[in-house]
Amino acid sequence: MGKAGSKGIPLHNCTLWKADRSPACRSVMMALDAMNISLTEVDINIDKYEQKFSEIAEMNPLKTIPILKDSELILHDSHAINSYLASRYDVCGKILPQDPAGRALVDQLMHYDSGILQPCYSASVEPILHKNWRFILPQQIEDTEKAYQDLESMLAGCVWFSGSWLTLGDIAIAATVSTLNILTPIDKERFPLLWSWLFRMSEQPFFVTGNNKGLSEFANRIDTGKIQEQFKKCPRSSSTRRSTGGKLSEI
Ligand SMILES: N[C@@H](CCC(=O)N[C@@H](CS)C(=O)NCC(=O)O)C(=O)O
Repeated sequence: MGKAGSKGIPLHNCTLWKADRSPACRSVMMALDAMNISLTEVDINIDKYEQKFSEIAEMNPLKTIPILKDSELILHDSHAINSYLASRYDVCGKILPQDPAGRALVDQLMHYDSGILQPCYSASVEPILHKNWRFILPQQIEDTEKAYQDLESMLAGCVWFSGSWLTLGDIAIAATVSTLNILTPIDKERFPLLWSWLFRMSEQPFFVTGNNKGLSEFANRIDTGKIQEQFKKCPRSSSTRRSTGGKLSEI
């Protein structure tokens, strides 16, 4: 796994458009850092709907981020982006196993993230972000806790979601669950395996460089309604972001 501060493999033709407070974008940033890959990163202000109205809008009919452009190829889903980057550029091949069985297990986790966890996140957060609500409806809490229960069962007997080593499945789930945890905190007594897994994830260098800054920005946005206005030195390379431990405060 990539070390914080290391330069990494540069992908000169690749650009990623992202926002740090978005869990889907943080999933890609963590995957980049875990694979020690560096590309051009451009910040998008989703509070100003730049993904809908700026020049990047025509790259994605869904008007969401992240968006990856690699020469002529454009991808606009974090799971597809991570699978593509891993299968094309990852030299270790562990984060996305190449054997069909191992690969299917990772796909299964990413589909769970896409089909269950991300909709839980969107349903909880949309009224807070766009209607200034200051609470989460009981139905959203119930749905999220049902997902926590699924994840708790999936972790029985496993260190990581796909078994004995960490994969893109863990990264996708970590991006969404660490964010859900701010909205509906994981109860350590009811979900001990999930709680411990998230703790183990939070100790990974790529989580520190790729997730922590955006997670605090998200928490701040939720608590105060404050919009992140300033994007420092953008575009920049992933290795520049990593060189400040993901904080970018020294740039
Ligand atoms: N399944 C997509 C979800 C992408 C997504 O919904 N991104 C959010 C940010 S987390 C977004 O762009 N929201 C802005 C909007 O929907 O207008 C992925 O994993 O990339």
